[in-house]
Amino acid sequence: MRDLPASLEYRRDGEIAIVHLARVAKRNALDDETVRGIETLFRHLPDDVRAVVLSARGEHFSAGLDLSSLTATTALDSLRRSQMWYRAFDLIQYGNVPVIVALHGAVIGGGLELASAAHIRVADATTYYALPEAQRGIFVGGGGSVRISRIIGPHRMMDLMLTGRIYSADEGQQLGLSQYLVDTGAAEARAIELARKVATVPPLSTYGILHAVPRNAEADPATGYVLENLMAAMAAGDPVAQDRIAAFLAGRAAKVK
Ligand code: 1HE
Repeated sequence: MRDLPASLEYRRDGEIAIVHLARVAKRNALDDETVRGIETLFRHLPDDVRAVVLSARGEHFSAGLDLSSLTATTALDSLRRSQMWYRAFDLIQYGNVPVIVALHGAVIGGGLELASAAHIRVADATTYYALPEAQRGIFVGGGGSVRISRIIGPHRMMDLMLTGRIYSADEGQQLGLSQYLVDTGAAEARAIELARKVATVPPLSTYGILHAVPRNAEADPATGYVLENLMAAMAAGDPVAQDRIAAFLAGRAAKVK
């Protein structure tokens, strides 16, 4: 893909795109160039990409915001920067392609905000999570107070921010920060394995999962039923669904065992 910074690596493996944060010397701290690159990448994902794996080079997934971007910054600079992060991470969360993130080492601050925008998080045993923003005298600015608080609950997020507490990989798994916890060094391989499976879900079902599920979790139930109803009707009427259901009824599709 064109116009990506050196801090982002992109490659294709069939229907899957594999992206690496690659700013190892700075522990994958997210500078403006990298976040702009994430925005470019997800805005211009080729139509035939059916799943994305987001992983990272080096010992740590990400040390969060590159703190050097905050020296001599104004409130307006920070406001604009956050808007860029929102655009980039919204493209991840509300695109048409499931994103599976592979975590290891530090998943800190903006790194956790980035991971929270993905649909599936796979952590290895070295992973740890922290939100040290307030210890540095700043605040989350990559959508964390919206996304992370919905995953772990606002009170846990307040504790992380107020006390500088660190969650281990095990704690993160119990709290839903990861959906999969694997051995040290195994997160990326598991994420790729999952991406291959995810890539087989037809586009209409994927659309419902990525767009209707998170919105219905926040909608009033009556509105949620209408959205679900429309989504279910659209998916069921799709020829792909008709073929797959016929295949099961004819004994030609896998059982759920
Ligand atoms: C950085 C950053 C960074 C490393 N911004 N330069 N995030 C934090 O408060 C976390 C800060 N980082 C750390 O606590 C540690 O670096 C790590 C635990 C992640 C890794 O430790 P270590 O010993 O492997 O590496 P290091 O020696 O600390 O760092 C290597 C280099 O990366 C060093 O630069 P060098 O030029 O001296 O080699 C570090 O300065 C640099 N580095 N992390 C800038 N974050 C949208 S709002 C979100 C707000 C936030 O994310 S706040 C959380 C910020």
